[in-house]
Amino acid sequence: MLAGDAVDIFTPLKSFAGRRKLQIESLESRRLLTTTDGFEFAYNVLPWSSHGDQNWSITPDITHGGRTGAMSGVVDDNQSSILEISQSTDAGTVSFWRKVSSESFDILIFSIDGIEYAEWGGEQDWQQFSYSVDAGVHTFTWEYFKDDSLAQGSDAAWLDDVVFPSQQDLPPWITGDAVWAGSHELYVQGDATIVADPAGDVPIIYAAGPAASLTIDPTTDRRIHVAQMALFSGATATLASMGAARTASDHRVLVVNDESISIDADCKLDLTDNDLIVNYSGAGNASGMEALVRLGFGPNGDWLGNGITSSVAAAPSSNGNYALAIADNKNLTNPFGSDAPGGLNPKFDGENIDQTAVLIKFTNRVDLDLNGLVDANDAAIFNGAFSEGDAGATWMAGDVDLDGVYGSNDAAIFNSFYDESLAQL
Ligand SMILES: [Ca+2]
Ligand SMILES: [Ca+2]
Ligand SMILES: [Ca+2]
Ligand SMILES: [Ca+2]
Repeated sequence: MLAGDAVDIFTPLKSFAGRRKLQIESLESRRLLTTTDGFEFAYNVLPWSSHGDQNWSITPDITHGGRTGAMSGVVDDNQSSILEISQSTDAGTVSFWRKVSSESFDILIFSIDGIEYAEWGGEQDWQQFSYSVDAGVHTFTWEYFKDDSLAQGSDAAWLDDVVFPSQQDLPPWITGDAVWAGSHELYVQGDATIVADPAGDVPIIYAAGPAASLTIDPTTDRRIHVAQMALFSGATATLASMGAARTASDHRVLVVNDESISIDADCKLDLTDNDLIVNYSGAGNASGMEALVRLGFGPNGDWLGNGITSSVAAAPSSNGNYALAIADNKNLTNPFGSDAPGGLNPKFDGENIDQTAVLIKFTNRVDLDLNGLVDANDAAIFNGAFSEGDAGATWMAGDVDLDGVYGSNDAAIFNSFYDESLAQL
């Protein structure tokens, strides 16, 4: 029985603590805003409800996109399993993917405001359907209904990747396809953009599913503060480049306050030509962060991997001249922060940090100390640390091919890219 791994998450409802809606300048652009639910989280992000003889549930067994989807409950003859949601929509199109495996008289019925729009029985593979809706509050219903005899196939219906023509009520720093669920939690399953520093809202950002694409592109703020970030199941996040306006002293940095950044192996955080600070309070996890950078660097050293990467470093026009340098701040020869010994670097990207922070910086290819320059200190570090064949090597001590071992390749790269005339990044 396919329901074996299913988890009933559709009751009770999670409360939705909305914020005021972002003012959208034109009706035209407003129409493009949607809210996607691919059922990728372990509970209801949107206010779904389920009723009938058995509830629908989240299942990992059969999905259209991502890791999980919704599945009808196991019902008998003359019974039904109903999934329902009320949403305030703009005028536009609601769409979803559905699958049915049943006897032909056992059917999935789709209704809007109690009016039936379609029904499907028998073997129906994943297929997308779209329906027009007016602006207003509508109730959308998917009911799996069995007639008075016989069962065939899996005797169930599935739903995934539902898109509503509306934006949820979001705080002013975020726009697009996301849900602000209160308790500082932001859920992203479609295209969403952070347009300003969330500052005091310090969100815990969850992005899940292949459709989840978070762009961090603030209009004026350079430092973007979040509590945590987790990318699951094919999601991506991009800290957008400032392009030609970028300078060594003026670019973006993502600051993760609560040391927690989690990126699945099929997900990607693209820093482009920006930086990342991960603050920690306990032991920290610099090696885990370096592993994510290593994943982004990839086996070919082309920055085309998942994990933490840079599409600017990966660009063919960059000729391999850039890298994401990573260090545990307290282990740098010249740490950053106002409490750093020597006080050489009172801030990192304008952010006053303490010694317990993992830093990832877009920089010149062999900038080991993360000051943006290739300079004598980098050479001193490399020459002091290099010990061919030694394992446990880190970027900040000269493992510039990010394989965890000091090898002749590191020396070759260091010598090839060592150039004190390079502009500071
Ligand atoms: Ca899904
Ligand atoms: Ca039947
Ligand atoms: Ca340097
Ligand atoms: Ca190496």
